[in-house]
Amino acid sequence: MKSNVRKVILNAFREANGEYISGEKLANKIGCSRTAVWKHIEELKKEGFQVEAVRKKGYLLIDHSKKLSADEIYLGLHTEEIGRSVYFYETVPSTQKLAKELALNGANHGTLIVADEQTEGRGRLVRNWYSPKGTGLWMSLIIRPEIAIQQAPQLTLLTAVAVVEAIKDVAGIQPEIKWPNDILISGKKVCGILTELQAEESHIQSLIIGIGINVNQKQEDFPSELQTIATSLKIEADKLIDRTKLLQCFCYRFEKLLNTYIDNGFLPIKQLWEGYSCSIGREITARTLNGNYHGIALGINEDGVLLLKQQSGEIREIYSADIEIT
Ligand code: BT5
Repeated sequence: MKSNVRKVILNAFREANGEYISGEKLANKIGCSRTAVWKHIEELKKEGFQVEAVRKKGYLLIDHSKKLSADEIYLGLHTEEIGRSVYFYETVPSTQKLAKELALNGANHGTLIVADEQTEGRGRLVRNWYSPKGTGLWMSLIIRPEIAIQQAPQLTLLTAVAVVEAIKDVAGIQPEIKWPNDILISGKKVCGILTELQAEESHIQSLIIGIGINVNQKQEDFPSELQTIATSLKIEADKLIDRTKLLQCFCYRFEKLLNTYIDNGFLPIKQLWEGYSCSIGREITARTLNGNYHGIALGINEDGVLLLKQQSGEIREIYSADIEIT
């Protein structure tokens, strides 16, 4: 089925909101015959959409598989731009790599690349990101904000706030943020964020935001090196979490925050971020490529840079580091 026809049908089911929609109405929307509509519906059924067909009433979407797929994601998406164009893969080396290629080829602002499994998932500094099949959300979002290059770290912080809010909405637990890109629950990492940018001179062409969320893993599913440092939403909330819903909720939260950011600047995002942060006011060690620095984390500045007050009283700006709370 052509993807635009599918979108028309899914949109019609969204609008019908649990009511029957007539075959004639669908045929008019698509611009095809009622027999062709029936064929399209049969294809959707094969993919796990349960559609009831009743004479004189039309079609009713009773249930759907909730398996992660582009159609499932689209069906419950309440955004204008974020995730409206979505690519889904069963398995890929890394969604980040794919997103970069798509962005170079002109992919729209808001394009989302999602995979059920990554075989070469990456963290920062070419570290590995463990992304097993069927249990997590592994995705990369392409955005094209009109901002200066030095503002890019603000978008990592904005993304972290969106992830926290989506987890709160869907799993009912409140994680904490460890600067700059870790989302923790009970001190263990449940999500990592990797922001990369494509720029020409001082102009950002696209930001590629990679997000990995451990959703339904059991503790024993993690490899031994992650046993003591990683957790999943299922472990913490003690229930299976619907990955599609979490993803849709993330897109919604992200779009709202991005609109706030564009209209009102970074300050409201900074305030939300500080409210969720677990490192502010704490004694930390920042491990950077230029050495380790120890002190009190005072907060973040207007660019999202971490301010560290060292024992000497000197305040050091930390642009990129791994943070250890001591
Ligand atoms: C990150 O790096 O936390 C960024 C992770 C971004 C992953 C997403 S998934 C979709 C997109 N496609 C990709 O290929 N990547 C992005 P960093 O701060 O460098 O943390 C990496 C470290 O986290 C590793 O060295 C491990 O110690 C740990 N780690 C690896 N896999 C993990 C997992 N599933 N859960 C928790 N911790 C993990």
